[in-house]
Amino acid sequence: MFCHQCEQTAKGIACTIRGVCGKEHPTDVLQDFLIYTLADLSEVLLEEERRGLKNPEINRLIMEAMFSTLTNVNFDPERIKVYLERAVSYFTPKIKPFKDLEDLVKQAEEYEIKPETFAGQSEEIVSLKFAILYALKGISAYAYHAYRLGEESEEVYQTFKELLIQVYKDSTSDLETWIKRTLEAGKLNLIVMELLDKANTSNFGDPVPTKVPLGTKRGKAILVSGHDLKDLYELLKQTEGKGIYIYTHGEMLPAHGYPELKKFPHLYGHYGTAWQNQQREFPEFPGPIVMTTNCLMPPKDSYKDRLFTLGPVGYPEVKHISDEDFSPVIEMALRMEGFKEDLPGKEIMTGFAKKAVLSVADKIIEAVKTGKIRHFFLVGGCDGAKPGRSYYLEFVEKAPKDTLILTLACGKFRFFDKDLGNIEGLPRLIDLGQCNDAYSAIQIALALSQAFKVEVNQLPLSLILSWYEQKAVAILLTLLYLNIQNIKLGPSMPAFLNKKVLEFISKQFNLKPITTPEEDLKAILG
Ligand code: SF4
Ligand code: SF3
Repeated sequence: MFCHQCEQTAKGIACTIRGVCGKEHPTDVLQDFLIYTLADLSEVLLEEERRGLKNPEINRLIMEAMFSTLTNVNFDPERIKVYLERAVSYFTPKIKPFKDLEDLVKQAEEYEIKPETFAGQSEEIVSLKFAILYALKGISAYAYHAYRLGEESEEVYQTFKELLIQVYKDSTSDLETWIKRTLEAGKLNLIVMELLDKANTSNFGDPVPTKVPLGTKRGKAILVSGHDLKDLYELLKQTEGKGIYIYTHGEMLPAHGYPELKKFPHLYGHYGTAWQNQQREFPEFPGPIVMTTNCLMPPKDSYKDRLFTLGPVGYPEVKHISDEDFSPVIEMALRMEGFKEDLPGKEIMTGFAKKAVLSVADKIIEAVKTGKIRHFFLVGGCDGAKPGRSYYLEFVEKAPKDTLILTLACGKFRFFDKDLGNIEGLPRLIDLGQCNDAYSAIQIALALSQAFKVEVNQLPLSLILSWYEQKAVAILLTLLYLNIQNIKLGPSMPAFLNKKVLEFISKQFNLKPITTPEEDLKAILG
């Protein structure tokens, strides 16, 4: 196998024997063969669409299937095989997948995506091709959430397919063209994040600042993780009046801020921290656990039989929910005892998406003008297991009291329960939401730049980002597309970007790796 799509890739180069994430060779090669087939299918679809035919269902399948190849989503070769079979049911592929799983894995090995796949092309171009491919995986995830809530766009699907085909079939040796395409993937992600923002807010309302208990309540319980708000909504509806409390986990935390979700009184609180702690935190949870999306880790036996996957997520021998029918989860929750007693805990705040922040824009602007707020930091992105990630907690703790910390995605679990105080009644720690709520962060930055009549890059705002999987790759490309300068990125640089590409990004956008909190704070604040 060969995979270097995420930050924890083996030796900072690539996973070649077994994924550090737990992904095995069969799943890895099948996922690559699936993407190869989707590129093939995309060509056929684009041709049909040029003739006026529409293929909404197949476009959606492409999004879901691509999403299943993202880090920590699907570890089950059987499920990847089903996506392949569904894809080839729509066209006559150049390479027909074998029916037997073992034969199929052997066949898939030939279509593995590795640098040699693009032999004859410069290292820089190969590097950018991987960046585009990985960003497409992130984009497919957001497009999947958006279409499930009724928001999709034919142009998005078209550009997506064009980029996918270009990665595989276009050997243009002009570096400029590939830089343009890489930034185009960033633009595409911006459009998709906007679609998803519309999907989430039109269905569930604009988030409002909301207190979320971190303690637990006596009674039966279900834990929901991942990013998909629609899945959570369906579960809340199906558990109404059943005497079960629903707890969020990981990236589901911001769900508490959405009016149409928080109106369910049994959406109780938040349990646990970021994804990499699930093998420690899940065994203690006395109820079924639902993974709507990433990040799933190989489950321990102590909770494997209480785990359920949904949509693109999968793990061998773990029960999978289809057709939004949560009855097996509910039945299990009712059979189990749940929490035996109330365990009071801290309360934290979420729900500061763009509307909530912009509703106090006057206050923020005034505080900047009077020097009460010296600087804004967006400290956000993915969490992960590496020790170097303690940088982000230290950074937030060491940031001076006259600075405001905006955060998003699961990286915030390093500091989400810290009391950082407030400035003129504004909390110093502002949770904008999930990773896709980077869209909110961008809107806030644009609004501030208009208010202060300066370019975004001249605002007293610095982005301190942490990345792990491919949604973060897509968001990073969006920020570069928007020409956001001076980003600090960690805990390490993507292995798929070669030295020259990194030099180019550093020169063009002044993007730098994180160093130490002290050094970076000094460099930013002087
Ligand atoms: Fe390795 Fe990351 Fe790929 Fe898993 S997703 S195989 S850890 S590079
Ligand atoms: Fe986290 Fe997996 Fe990236 Fe949506 S849940 S941010 S890592």
